[in-house]
Amino acid sequence: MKVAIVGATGLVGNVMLKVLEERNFPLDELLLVASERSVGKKITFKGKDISVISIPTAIEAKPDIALFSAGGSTSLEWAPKFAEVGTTVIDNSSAWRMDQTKKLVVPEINAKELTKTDKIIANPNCSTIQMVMALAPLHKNYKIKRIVVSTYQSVSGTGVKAVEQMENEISGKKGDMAYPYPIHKNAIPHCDVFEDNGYTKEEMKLVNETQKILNDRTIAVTATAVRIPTAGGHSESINVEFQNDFDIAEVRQLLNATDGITIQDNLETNSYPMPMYANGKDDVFVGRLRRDGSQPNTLNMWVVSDNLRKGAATNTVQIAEFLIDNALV
Ligand code: A2P
Ligand code: 11C
Repeated sequence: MKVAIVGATGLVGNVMLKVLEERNFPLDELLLVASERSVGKKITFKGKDISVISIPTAIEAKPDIALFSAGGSTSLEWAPKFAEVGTTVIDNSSAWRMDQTKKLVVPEINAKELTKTDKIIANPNCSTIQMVMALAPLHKNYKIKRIVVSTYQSVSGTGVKAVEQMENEISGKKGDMAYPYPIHKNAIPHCDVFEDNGYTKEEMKLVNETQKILNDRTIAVTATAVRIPTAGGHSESINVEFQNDFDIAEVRQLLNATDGITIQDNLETNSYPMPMYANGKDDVFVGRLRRDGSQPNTLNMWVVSDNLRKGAATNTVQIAEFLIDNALV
């Protein structure tokens, strides 16, 4: 396989490299691509230095697969050009997610829908991926009616500038601000930009992407997304109402049997998911499972995952693996 990483110098691109290496992804050639500013820069992969190239040079090389994490506008402009030369693009930006002609894929849930003709495949938003991972097996059994979700999101979701802002604030150094307010010792109820309806774009991703991935527009979702001073992963408090009643022991069994989910839920040993411990791991961690006593058929859960891993790089690489395993590229 000839694979390109577009955005190889970025936070997610960097984790993609790690994930490809760890999973021993079948690579004949790896093209590392970034903006003109970075062309010629060396990046080490499996002990070998690889020079960063530009997007047009990468297109000339006609890779089989391009993993994109270089922002929405880069993706809108260049993904179709890769597709034209026969490359299958897996895009981590929000550019194509709600396009009706593009599939929005979490491999454990809906990769089976992919075909050879899908040349641009969208990777969902990090906070959506971890939520649907925990909810898909329950939706199958009990049918979700409504989700109320509040997120506690890591600064790594915003990018390098935000990680630096937090580090500078902790060490007392002056520097650029990625957020309109300090993040250290704070919680900012503002992830991504505000929309006309008073919600943020991040909150609306949780609504729209969830319905698309679970293939059910009847699921009602309302979200509040909050940035908190953590670096390891995103956390979510999820309140989910089902049409049918459930049994907590069965919920645990269903989640336990799901690939990519780890249950951490033992109150006697203070076992519950936390971003500090999800950091660097590929799984989605689920805990604090309990019935909502205020209304029927409703469950509360706490879900944590490394937003750069399953929320971005790992999910993208898993889609690529699915395409290869099923001879779709
Ligand atoms: P570069 O480092 O050359 O700017 P992050 O989201 O962590 O900031 O990373 C964004 C990634 O997308 C980087 O690798 C960045 O490259 C890349 N990128 C940004 N704009 C472009 C562009 N116009 N063409 C190609 N790559 C781009
Ligand atoms: C965050 N979820 O944590 C965002 C980062 O739509 O792919 C990823 C934005 C996106 O702020």
